[in-house]
Amino acid sequence: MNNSNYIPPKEWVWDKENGGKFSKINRPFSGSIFDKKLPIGKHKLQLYSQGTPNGVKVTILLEELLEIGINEAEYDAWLVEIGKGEQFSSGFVEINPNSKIPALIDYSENKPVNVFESGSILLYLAEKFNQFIPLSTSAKTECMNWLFWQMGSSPYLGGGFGHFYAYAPEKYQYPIDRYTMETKRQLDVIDKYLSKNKFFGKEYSIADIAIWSWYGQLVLGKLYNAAEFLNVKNYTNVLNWAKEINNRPAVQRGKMVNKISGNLNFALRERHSNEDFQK
Ligand SMILES: N[C@@H](CCC(=O)N[C@@H](CS)C(=O)NCC(=O)O)C(=O)O
Repeated sequence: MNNSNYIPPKEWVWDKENGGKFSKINRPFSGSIFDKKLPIGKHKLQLYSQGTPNGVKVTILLEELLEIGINEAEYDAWLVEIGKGEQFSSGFVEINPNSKIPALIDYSENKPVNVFESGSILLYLAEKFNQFIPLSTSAKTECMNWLFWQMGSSPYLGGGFGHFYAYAPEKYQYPIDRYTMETKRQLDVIDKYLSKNKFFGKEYSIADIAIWSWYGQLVLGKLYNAAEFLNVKNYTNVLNWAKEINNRPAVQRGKMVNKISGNLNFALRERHSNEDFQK
């Protein structure tokens, strides 16, 4: 692919993979490509996911709920390996027609409830258990503002910066410059907010969980190996907030569920107790 000589044709057609880390699973159409039912475990909440930033949002919240003694938040965590295309199974597409992790089924209601989009799952669980979401209208609105901010902003960080900095088949300066600029602008937005506020929405909430999973992990050097490139030490308020959240026991556990790291797969099919996480 010679980038500088590219002239877009009249109509784009999908005639070959475009290279890059996810080229084997990206395609220009939706829907399932193979038949497979999803497994069901013994708990009411069945989570189908992987430990990516969008995935860990949900496991962190579930672990936070369990940490404060909400036993109804027990869940079975099933690994959906996106690199292997498992998000295109008929069973997964039935819950999420968008074929992206995370997805959740709640069997505790009369009719099972399918939930997809990580922000929607966070909101669903927070409202179901009345936890990690502020009660007052003003604080709840602030929490929602930041939750939606994360959902709208992170595609520039992940699909833009992360893709071109870490996953594209070659390094192209134009998109790297563009998305680095935007990522640093976003970090500055939250750094300024955190200079005056301890959390996103007065108290620790689903907005913090959502933002930490992307921007917290980014400044802690856990995403795209980009901490130095982005000079994250400049964002001191984000760093302090990120470290504090990282120290929470539930966050430590939530991060590990369905994590694929190198050749190690910490796929925890069923959450029993803290001992499971020490194996
Ligand atoms: N807006 C969605 C994005 C979910 C998403 O992009 N998930 C990625 C992993 S972090 C995925 O499943 N990728 C697989 C694919 O694109 O085929 C959410 O927040 O749930």
